[in-house]
Amino acid sequence: MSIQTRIQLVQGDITVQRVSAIVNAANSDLLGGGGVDGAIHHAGGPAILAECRLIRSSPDYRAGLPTGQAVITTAGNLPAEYVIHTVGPIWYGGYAGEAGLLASCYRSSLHLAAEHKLESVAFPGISTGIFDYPKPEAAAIAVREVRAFLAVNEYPRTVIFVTFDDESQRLYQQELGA
Ligand code: AR6
Repeated sequence: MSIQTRIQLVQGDITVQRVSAIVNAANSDLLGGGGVDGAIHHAGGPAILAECRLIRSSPDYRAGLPTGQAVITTAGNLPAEYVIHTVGPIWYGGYAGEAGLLASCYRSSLHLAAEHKLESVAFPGISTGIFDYPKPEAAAIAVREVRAFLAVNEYPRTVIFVTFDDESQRLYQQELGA
């Protein structure tokens, strides 16, 4: 299957996606929040939070999940099988390593998906809401990193970008040449 056919674009709510894993734009506490994080915990129920707390109790994550890294949990009541939680960078103007950290979110999430041999993974626009990352630059990084990863990895077989607003949908269409 070509890279182009392994990437899909959908506008809507990520919590209803029937995929192997949806990615959560979390914060380092891993205890829930607003935006897509709030929607995932609300729809998925307490099992997700319980597993996040367990992860936080391990020595590696006592201080929280570092920006750019990812962990995987159950998806509770969601139609997806797993939730991959990653922490995007807060936008400070672009001079605080934001681009590298955002790229790392996509790579870390995809690595977990490959490790677990997941068929399909759905990504929201990490950092492009409350964390204020400019949407055009974020879409370019997301598409570049996913293409690069799929080019050299069998899993995940499919990646779905799930956009919420019309502007993001247009930006991803442009990036994907759709
Ligand atoms: N489905 C798909 N996309 C969504 C949904 C949804 N249900 N809801 C929002 N979006 P944000 P961030 C889009 O703010 O910027 C939380 O409090 C939204 O339009 O959810 O990484 C966390 O706990 C935007 O394009 O995440 C952190 O503290 C994108 O998802 C902080 O917010 C990301 O917006 C993370 O901020």
